Amino acid sequence: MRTQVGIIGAGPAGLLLSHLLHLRGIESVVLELRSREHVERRVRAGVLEQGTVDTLVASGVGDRLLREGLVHQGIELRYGGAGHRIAFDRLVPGRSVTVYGQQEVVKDLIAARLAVGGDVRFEVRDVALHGLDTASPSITFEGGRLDCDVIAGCDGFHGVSRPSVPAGALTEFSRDYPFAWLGVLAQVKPSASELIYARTERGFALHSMRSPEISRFYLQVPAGEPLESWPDERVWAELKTRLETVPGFTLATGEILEKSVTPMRSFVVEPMRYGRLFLAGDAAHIVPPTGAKGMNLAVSDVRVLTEALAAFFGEGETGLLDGYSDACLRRVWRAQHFSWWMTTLLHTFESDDAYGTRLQTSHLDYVTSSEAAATTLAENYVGM
Ligand code: RFL
Ligand code: PHB
Repeated sequence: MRTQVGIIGAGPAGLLLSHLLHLRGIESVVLELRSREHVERRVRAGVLEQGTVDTLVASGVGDRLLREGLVHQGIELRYGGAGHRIAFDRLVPGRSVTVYGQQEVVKDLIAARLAVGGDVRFEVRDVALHGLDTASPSITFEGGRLDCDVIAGCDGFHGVSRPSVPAGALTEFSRDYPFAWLGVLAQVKPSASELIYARTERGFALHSMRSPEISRFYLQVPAGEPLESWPDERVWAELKTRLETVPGFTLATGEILEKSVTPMRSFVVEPMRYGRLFLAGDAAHIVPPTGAKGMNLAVSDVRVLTEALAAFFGEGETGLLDGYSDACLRRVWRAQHFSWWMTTLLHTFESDDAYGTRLQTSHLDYVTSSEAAATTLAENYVGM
């Protein structure tokens, strides 16, 4: 088999790249390890920046997103017995975020690819990359081989693309956190109209949502926490303890539909390219989810890569491809800093003494009382 761009991974990055390339008349084949059902059911991100929404809508995959997505004009920071609204509508007028599940974006993109006969293959095992430093790289997999001009590594943090690059060619930057997030999807009407980011002495909690009937919650738990330690009753009790901290707020409970534990990590690889291999999304960088940036960065990488590939296949122009990594890394590092900052602002760190806790409170007081500090949070949250 032969194609122009071999794409590894059918997450938001790989699928959107395939879709945008198709709109530019560039052929691709997407090779995904897991089944279609698996990728469409994988519950993950939920907050889309305006730029992400604009990209999806402009490329024709935003109809359901515009119908079902929930536009949010602010978030609440809850700590010390009070809630404080960060009002995007006032601080960064005209900019907002949209709450719409990542797996819904993935469903919409798969449907769009298949509707025009796009080649997206699921359950493809043993993917291996070859000839990355030549002009004709290839991908082999169980039962096949794909020759291409360019390979896009969109296979997430645990994929094969990044490890296929020879040792020493890439530099890694990373930070691990001593905690994880227990994520919960529940059949219950959200107890608030906006997201609540809560800092308590027992750890961080987040109240998010997916629809008027479905709520999404996260609890800070120790790193490596087994899911078995969190039966449903314990989840609800802990969410109530961490969220019912302001007068008049009661958390509605319901059936828990899904539960998982996610480690928290910051990671960047530089450059995001080796020869004819271009890394995009989580394959190149991950952030702790506190800033809601991961999927938005994946979309932004893919936007940059599409322009570069269009210039390459259209005019034989390599300048944009050569500038791909630097163009992405500027935004990536801004999101790295913001995500680390939100994480340190809101989580409890075992290493923190009373001094550290006081500093964190002072930091929160500053962000919730200074217009300048609140604007910094708001403009980063809605997307730079
Ligand atoms: P993905 O989604 O991980 O997709 C990679 C795909 O590659 C496949 N794959 C392979 N295919 C073939 N061969 C192999 N050897 C392969 N190895 C892997 C995988 O099966 C998968 O289908 O990466 P992509 O496309 O770069 O997308 C990135 C996003 O998924 C990620 O950044 C976000 O989910 C992060 N994130 C959030 N981002 C936001 O923008 N806003 C949020 O509110 C937000 N919340 C979150 C999050 C991530 C979370 N978790 C679970 C990590 C909340 C959580 C809890
Ligand atoms: C989510 O709804 O999944 C979500 C919301 C905000 C975050 C992270 C995840 O910061």
